[in-house]
Amino acid sequence: MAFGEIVCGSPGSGKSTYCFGKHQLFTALNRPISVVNLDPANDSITYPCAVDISSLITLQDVMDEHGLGPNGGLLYCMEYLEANFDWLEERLQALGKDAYVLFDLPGQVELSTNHESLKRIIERLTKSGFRLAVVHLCDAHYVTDAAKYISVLLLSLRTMLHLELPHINVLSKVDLIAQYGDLDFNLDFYTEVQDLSYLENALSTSTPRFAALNMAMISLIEDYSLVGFETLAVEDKNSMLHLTRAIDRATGYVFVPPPDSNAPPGTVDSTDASTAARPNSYALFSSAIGQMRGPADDIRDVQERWIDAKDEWDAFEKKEWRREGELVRDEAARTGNIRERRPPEDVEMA
Ligand SMILES: Nc1nc2c(ncn2[C@@H]2O[C@H](COP(=O)(O)OP(=O)(O)OP(=O)(O)O)[C@@H](O)[C@H]2O)c(=O)[nH]1
Ligand SMILES: [Mg+2]
Repeated sequence: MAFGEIVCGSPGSGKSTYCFGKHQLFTALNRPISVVNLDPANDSITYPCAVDISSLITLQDVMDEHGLGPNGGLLYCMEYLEANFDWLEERLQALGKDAYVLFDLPGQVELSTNHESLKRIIERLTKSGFRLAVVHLCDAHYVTDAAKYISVLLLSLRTMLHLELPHINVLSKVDLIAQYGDLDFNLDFYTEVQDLSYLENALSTSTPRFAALNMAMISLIEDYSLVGFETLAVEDKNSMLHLTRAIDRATGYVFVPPPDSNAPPGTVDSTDASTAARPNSYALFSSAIGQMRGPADDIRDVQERWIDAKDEWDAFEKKEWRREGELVRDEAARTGNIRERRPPEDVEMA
């Protein structure tokens, strides 16, 4: 069964960096992963790219041929991809039926809020057997300003309602958040989105003319009660692992046993209809709604790591990396795996 992530978010929110980071993480974990670049303006792809929309259409060609600007041209590219869905489907099939695919989207948010092509492409991917989740990245610095935070909430809500997929909103670049000044509330206030009325003061001070409008938007967001956030610092292994666990639950990947695994002990053959008490072979509900456990799973840990004690943690991690480096070097020297580096012969002679 194929799984995938639709990685979307505003320009510069970290989508391509996330795809690269996830590719490195999954490669280290020995999990299959392929990245599909769906951004026809992305001409400096850093990750190993399994499928690239540029081999179907490029933004520059569209702009030259149809006299469109970059944003209109990009919408044209998406419509062109939709019309040529077979091209994409063929290449995705070549990745195998157990592929795990990241779709790296362009930053134009209208693609995921009101334009129909992406939605229809997703519908066709779902029909062809993909289990997908949307990973919507929002730059974490928006939470440092109440009005910007409201705009991010509205954007996230609109994306959720438009794409209609399991959805994970992410405050990206959380490692940089401390440099934008003190937050009015702890990080959990912004990630859990429980009671936004506390923002009233900040909103009426910064934009007094729009205080009533802001409060109306807050009540709209609260009425839907859909938006929440995970956090991400892409270089941090714990942060990436936590987000991966959250996404695996959203796509249903957690319920898929590895191909070579046996049924857990005590599992009753589910084909036997006479069995009344049938243990759940893969702990469906505890996996789906139980508390996640692992480093960075508690938002208070994220607060401590990146805000309250950032300098101490940075120093600690640096020390650990140095120690690990020394251990690896000593081990390699002991087993004779390091050959002394010599300059090339001609340099030596000179
Ligand atoms: N410190 C920090 N920087 C990040 C992180 N994620 C991304 N960045 C930086 O943010 C910048 C933009 O990242 P991209 O991955 O190009 O963003 P994007 O969303 O793909 O941008 P577009 O494709 O132009 O919409 C780059 O300079 C990244 O190095 C993060 O978690 N922490
Ligand atoms: Mg990008």
